[in-house]
Amino acid sequence: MTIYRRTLIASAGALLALSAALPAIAQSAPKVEDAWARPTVAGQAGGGGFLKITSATADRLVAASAAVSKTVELHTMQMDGDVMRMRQIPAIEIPAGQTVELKPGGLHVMFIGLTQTLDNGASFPLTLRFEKAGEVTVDVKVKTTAGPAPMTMHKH
Ligand SMILES: [Cu+2]
Repeated sequence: MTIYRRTLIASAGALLALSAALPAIAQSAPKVEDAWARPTVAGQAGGGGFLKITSATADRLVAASAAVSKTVELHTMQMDGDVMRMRQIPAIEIPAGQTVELKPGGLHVMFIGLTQTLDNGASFPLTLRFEKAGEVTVDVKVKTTAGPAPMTMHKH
């Protein structure tokens, strides 16, 4: 009987520990899917990266970094008169439970100062830094797409 009771107490303790850990797990794991970038040619200074982010709790993407470029900026695209222009933004809001899509013609990460070409079929790690959840590293696939026309390079 004593042994049985001990087992019960141990199980209750394990359950408590598990339930205490659950909110932390939900908070710290935004789901990042379909990360990809367009291939670049030798000498090309920058390139765009695209992905989908879903977080159970509201968070903000505040920075990104990758070994393939000197810096990675967060960009949006906006109409400036008749011209679509890219603009650097300080953060990308990730509302709770909604998928935020970084895609051609909209929000994207920008690899600035590429130190290597992005070759079709290759992949490279990209580290995203979230305000609350911290860092999440994903693999970015380099591929061509039948989507909208490639974004034109821009001066910052
Ligand atoms: Cu850009």
